[in-house]
Amino acid sequence: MKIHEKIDIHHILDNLENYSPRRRGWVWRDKAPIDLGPFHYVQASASLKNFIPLPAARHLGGIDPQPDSTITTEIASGRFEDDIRRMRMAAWHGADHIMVIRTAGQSHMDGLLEGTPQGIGGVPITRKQVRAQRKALDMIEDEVGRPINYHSYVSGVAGPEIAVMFVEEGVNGAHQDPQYNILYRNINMIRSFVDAAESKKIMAFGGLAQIDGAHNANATARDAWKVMPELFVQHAINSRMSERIGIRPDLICLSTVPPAAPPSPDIKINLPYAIALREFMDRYKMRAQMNTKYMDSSTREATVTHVLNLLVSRLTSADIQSTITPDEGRNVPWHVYNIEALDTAKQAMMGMDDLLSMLEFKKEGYLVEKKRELKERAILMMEEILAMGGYYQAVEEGMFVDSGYYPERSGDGISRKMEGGIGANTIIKRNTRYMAPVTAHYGYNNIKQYGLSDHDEPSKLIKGCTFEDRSKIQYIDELDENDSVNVRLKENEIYRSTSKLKPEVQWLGDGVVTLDLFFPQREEISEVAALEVAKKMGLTQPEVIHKETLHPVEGTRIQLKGVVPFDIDMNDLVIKEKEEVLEDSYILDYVKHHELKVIAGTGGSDEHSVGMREVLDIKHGGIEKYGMSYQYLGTSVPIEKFVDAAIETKSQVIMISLIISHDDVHYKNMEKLHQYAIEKGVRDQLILIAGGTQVTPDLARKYGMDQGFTRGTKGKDVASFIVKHHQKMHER
Ligand code: Z98
Repeated sequence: MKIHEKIDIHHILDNLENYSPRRRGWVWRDKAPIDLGPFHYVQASASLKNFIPLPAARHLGGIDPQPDSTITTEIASGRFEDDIRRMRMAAWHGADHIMVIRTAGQSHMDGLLEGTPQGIGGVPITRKQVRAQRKALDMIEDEVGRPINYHSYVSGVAGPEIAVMFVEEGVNGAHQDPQYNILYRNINMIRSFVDAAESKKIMAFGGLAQIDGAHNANATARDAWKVMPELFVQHAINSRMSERIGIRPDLICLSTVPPAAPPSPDIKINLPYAIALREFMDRYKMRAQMNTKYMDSSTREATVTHVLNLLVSRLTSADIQSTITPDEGRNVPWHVYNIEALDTAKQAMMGMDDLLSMLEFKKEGYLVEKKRELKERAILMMEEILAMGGYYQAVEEGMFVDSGYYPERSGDGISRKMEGGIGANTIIKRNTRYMAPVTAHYGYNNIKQYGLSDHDEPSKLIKGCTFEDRSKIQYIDELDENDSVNVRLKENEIYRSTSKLKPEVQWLGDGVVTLDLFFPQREEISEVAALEVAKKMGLTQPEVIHKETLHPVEGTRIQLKGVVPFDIDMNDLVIKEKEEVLEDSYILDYVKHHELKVIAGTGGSDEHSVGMREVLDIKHGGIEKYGMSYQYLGTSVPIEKFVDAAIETKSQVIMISLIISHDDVHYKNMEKLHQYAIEKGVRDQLILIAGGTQVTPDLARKYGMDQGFTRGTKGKDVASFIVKHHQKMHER
């Protein structure tokens, strides 16, 4: 894959039936202190080969420090082919854990899906989609120079089948927790634990990292902070089971989400909980995620909560930092929000680098007492569950997701019957002669009857199963010719292979745009008015995605989405070549060794000065910052005076600001300046620069300037031009 070329979905799909993933198993980031630019980072990892740094990095030499924890992004558009482009963008912003949400309802399907149907709120997890995405990620990880973990879900009634497929296809991590099936998907409890045993054994063989489902309790509970004791119990049940089946403790990741969010006293609730959990279960890793319960449609609010969560993550050294997208509360994640969340995590984590070397937790008082209280409540709950006869009885009694703060009970917990739920009565005892010739099979498997010993993998009997011999994998390309990637690619091919372009939020050519509006009215009026504005602007399918009262009658903010009913043709666009700007350090060094003096002012009968000061003064990052000295002549300066002053002060550069453009007076003045410099015999010794809001660089050059600068110009742009041009003059 070439950096300046788009990822080609046709290439990914080509010969996919023969693609083998490069590796199995999870890879943690390398963790080591690193020196980058002028800084030393402690909780860090190596920089990427290709990356997009944070915006402020432009003042810091473009560095892109990476935190030591794995960073997750969750993708859920329903079209795997569009998600692949997002994965590439996410990797450049620092994601090395790509979690693919599956389509609604897949956890209730008792078997594998095939082909590439479109999903709702996620993609149907099929072998073809998984293989295509792993293939793309193999290319992307070469591009960024870091392994990328690919992840989806193994819970649900088809857990073991999915686990096998994941190991075959090089998936590196998965959620697996039988309690999730039981409590949130009403899947029979006995079936769920039997399936979990098989799934975990397979995941252990494949070296997948496992994330559990405890966090769903405080995303579901009425008062999320009250289920804290239960979260310990859920984590304990799943991780102990996993470890006994063979998953390495360093691949058992507890899914921890902060139980509270502002306006509650966030840190006071979330920090003791997080520390207690890590102390209690220190053999395992922590996957920190936001609590979706508190996410509404305000991306601003979600981002602030995310940053507070990141503080807790930094204080408790989370191993995987998930990034729920700030638009989670209003639509399935869009491209930009995945990237925003990744940048938020990177920015906050590196901003809080090495925090713990400056702080110490108090050894007495609130934090210690709260931690102890939580642990005691959790142990009490576990003891009561044991006294009841075990987990199944406890679930029947509604012990989980009760809105009381254990040992208080409200009697509103989720209750499931041992004989009930999806997949009830599907578990039968294995026959004494039962034998399955497969690798990583859990439980009784009478291989001795065929002469194998306990240490042999049963698959030896058939010279290897699909884990050892990929040619035994049954690859099904498509099952539904009307609902497949081929149909979708054909429909939007014009946006792939012609000059047609449309704005997009998640699918190529979806045409979706957002509008941000303020009305000096109450909410009800503003909402309807916004839809009317969208209609008048020609947007189709307008929908309000966020509203916020600024005052009951004085004003409302509305955010709205809609679809543009037209294409842009890239051939009709006039694209200006971007002038390459020199590095700060280069400009500074050059100016140190070459005297560069500037005569500046607003020319003719023009009284504007603000723009000019922006590119001159050190305060605003003007040329002065780079060591260039300037003499400011003021406003309404006669054109001749610029040249005379330059001669007198032996300056090399004239910067003339020309804002008024009536009757093209700005261009006329440029020409006058140029001609006067010729008349005085100094034109070839001077760099003439004109700037102003109505200045077109091409026209400025036509009227005798060496360069013109317009709206949005920064001191650095001008300084860079001066250095480059000065260099050229001296080469001549
Ligand atoms: C997360 N953003 O945790 P369905 N198994 C477990 C889960 O927690 C989940 C699923 C399966 C969140 C996403 N978690 C919520 C333990 C989902 C998903 O039934 O296909 O939705 O399974 O990453």
